[in-house]
Amino acid sequence: MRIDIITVIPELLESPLSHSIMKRARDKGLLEVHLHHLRQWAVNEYGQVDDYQYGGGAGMVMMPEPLAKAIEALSQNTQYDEIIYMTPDGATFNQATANQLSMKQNLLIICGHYKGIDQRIRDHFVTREISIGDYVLSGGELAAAIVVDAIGRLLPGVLNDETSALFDSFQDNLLAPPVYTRPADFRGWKVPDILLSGDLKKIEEWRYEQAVQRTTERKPDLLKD
Ligand code: 6GU
Repeated sequence: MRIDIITVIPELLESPLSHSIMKRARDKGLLEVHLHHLRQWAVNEYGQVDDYQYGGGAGMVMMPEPLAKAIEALSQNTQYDEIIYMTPDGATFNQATANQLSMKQNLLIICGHYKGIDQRIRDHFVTREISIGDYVLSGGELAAAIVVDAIGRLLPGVLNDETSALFDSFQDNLLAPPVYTRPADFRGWKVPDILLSGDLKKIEEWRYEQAVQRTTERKPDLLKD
């Protein structure tokens, strides 16, 4: 999969996408991420990409021309399956969306800043708008990093058996069960006996019960569908 990201602060995306599982995905050639600085398409020599909003009001808006040029230039080389705009008024990101997007070939992600981007770009280029939750971030970059991470780890070959996504929280609309490692007794706090029993069938049943109980307590909405 190839993901292109248009941003005014590429630095915010570099580190989150260069370590751990994202690094492995990229090193293995399973995920290609390309960051593009919007200023390359600025309207003048000062690197301007934003301007005051029509109708008045505080805060700058990202101008249509740099974004349109960026999208068109990148689209010359790549046929995008989706052009995604990261925005707090988008559809809330979840595992189902991550699963869907992980099956695409090429994604273009636009990170907004200031008061957001000119509506005409949303109307004429953007195919999907994503929020990561009901709170406001300074820009779309951190949200984009989260979306790319959630998608990237689902690509076939990125995770091995040990890290398999099959047993993640949400993957079957259940939260993950509790997990324990050594020692079996830490400060008198014991690991549940069943996990030490060696009875794989019983352990599987226990984990499933725990997952259902956790989901019922913490995220009952997941059980509805
Ligand atoms: Cl995608 N962008 C911004 N700026 N804030 C957010 C968000 C995105 N998702 C939640 N809050």
